[in-house]
Amino acid sequence: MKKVITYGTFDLFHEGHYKLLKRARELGDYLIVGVTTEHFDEGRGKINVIDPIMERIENVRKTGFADEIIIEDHEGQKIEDIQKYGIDIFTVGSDWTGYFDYLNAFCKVIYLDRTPNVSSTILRKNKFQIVRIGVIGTGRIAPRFISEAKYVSGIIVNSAYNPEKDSLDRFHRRFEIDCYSDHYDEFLENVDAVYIASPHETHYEYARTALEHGKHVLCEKPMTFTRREAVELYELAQEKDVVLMEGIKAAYCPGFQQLINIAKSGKIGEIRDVEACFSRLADPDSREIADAKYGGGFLEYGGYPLLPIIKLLGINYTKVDIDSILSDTGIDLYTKIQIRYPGAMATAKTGVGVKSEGQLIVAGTKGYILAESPWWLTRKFEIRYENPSIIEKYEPNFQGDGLRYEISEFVSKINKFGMRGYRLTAEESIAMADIVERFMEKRKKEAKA
Ligand code: C2G
Repeated sequence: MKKVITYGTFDLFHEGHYKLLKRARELGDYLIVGVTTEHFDEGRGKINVIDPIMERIENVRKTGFADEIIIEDHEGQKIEDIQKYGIDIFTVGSDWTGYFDYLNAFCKVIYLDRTPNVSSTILRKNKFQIVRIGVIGTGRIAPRFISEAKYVSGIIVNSAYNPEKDSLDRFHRRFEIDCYSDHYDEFLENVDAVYIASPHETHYEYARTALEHGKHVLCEKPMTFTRREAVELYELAQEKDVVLMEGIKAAYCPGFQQLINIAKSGKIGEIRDVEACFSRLADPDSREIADAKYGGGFLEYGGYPLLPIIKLLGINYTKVDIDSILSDTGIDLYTKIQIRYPGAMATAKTGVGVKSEGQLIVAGTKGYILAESPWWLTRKFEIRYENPSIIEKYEPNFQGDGLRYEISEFVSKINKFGMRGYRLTAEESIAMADIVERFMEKRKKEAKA
C-alpha cells in the first residue's frame, strides 16, 4: 500500500484545495491530511486565518479524499509523521517548490501544480470573498508582494500588468500568472482588486482607472503628487464603495501600531517632538538617482518618516519647511523637512546619497520613545526617562518582511471585517500628499532657477 501525506491550513476551502487533495489521493492508496492549528500557523508567519480548526477539518473530511486527518501543531512534525505512519510520498502545492526538499531523505517529495485563478470558496457559505488581485508593475516590489501574499488568507494573486514587455516576460517566467502588457481594461476585468507598484508618476492614473472600474486599490507610496488628486481618489473610492489604501507598510505593522498607541497613552507625557529618518544609499544607475524628474530620496522614502509625524501630531500643521541637498541632475540626495504644530515640532529626513541613523524618536514632557533602525518594521523599541536606569523595552511580533500585515488589512477592509481604517486614514494620507505637493513645487522652482 502506497501511503501519501499532505499538509495545509485549508482556510476558506476552495477549488485549489479540492484539486490538490484529489491529486494527492491519486498519487497512492491511502491519504493522510495534516491540518494546521492556528498556533502553528501563527508561528510560521501565516496571519489572519479565518475559519476555526474544526471547520477546516470538516471541509477536508467532506471532500472524501482523506483516509485519515491529523493535526499539525509543531515544527519538525513532518519528519516525525513520515516515520511514524510509514509514508511513501510527501506532497504539497508548487508554491512550496524546493522548500521541502529536505524531506527527500525520508520519502519521495512531489510538488503538485497549484491551481491558478481560484475565484470562489466552496463547501461553505460565501461570507468571506476570496479577493483576486492583479499586480501593476513588475519591478522590485512585486515579487515580494507575491511571496508575502501567500501568508494571508483570502487572497489570490492572479495576474500582472506592465506595459514594458521585457520586465513582464521575466516576471511571467518566474510566476505562473496571467500577464498583460497592454489592454489595461481586460486586465481589470479579471480582478477584484489591484496592487499598484509601478513608477511613482503612474500611480495616480492607474489608481483612478481601477477605481472607476469599481476595483479595490492598494497603491504604493506616494499615491499622488498633489493633495487635490489624493482627495479625488478617496472621493471616487467612496462613490464606488470600494477600498482605497496607500501602501505605507509601517502603518500596518503591529509593532508600529503599538508604539503609536503607547505614545498617545500619555506615558511619555505631552508629545513635543517627533524625529524620523530613512536613508538608503542608492546605486548611481538606479531609478532613485538616475530619474531626474521623479527620483531622489524624498519621493522614494518620504512616506516612512512622515507617517509617525502625521499619526502622532496630526494633520493640522502650521508650517512646513523643506530643504534638500541636490545632485548635479537635480534629484535630492538628502532632504530635511521641518513641520511645526502648535506646541510641537517634527523633522523628517530622507536620503539616497547621505547615510544617517535610521531612527525614530518621539520626545515628550515625561520621557521619550526610541526606536532604532529599522524602526519602520518596529521589531523593538524602548521608553526612556530622565533617570537613565529606567528603560522599558518592547519587542512586538513581526513576521516576514511585514508586507503581509498591509495585505491582510486590505483584504479585511474589502470584506468589511471590523473598523480597521484607523491605521492610516484617508485624511492622514491626504495630509502626506499635501507635503509631497509642497516638495514637488519647491523642486520645480529650483529646477527653473
Ligand atoms: N493550493 C493549491 N492551489 C491553490 C491554493 C493552494 O494547490 N490555489 C495547495 C497548497 O499548495 C497546499 C494546499 O493547497 O499544498 C493547502 O494550502 P494552504 O491551506 O494555503 O496551506 P499551506 O500554507 O500551503 O500549508 O504545513 C503546512 C504546509 O506547509 C502547507
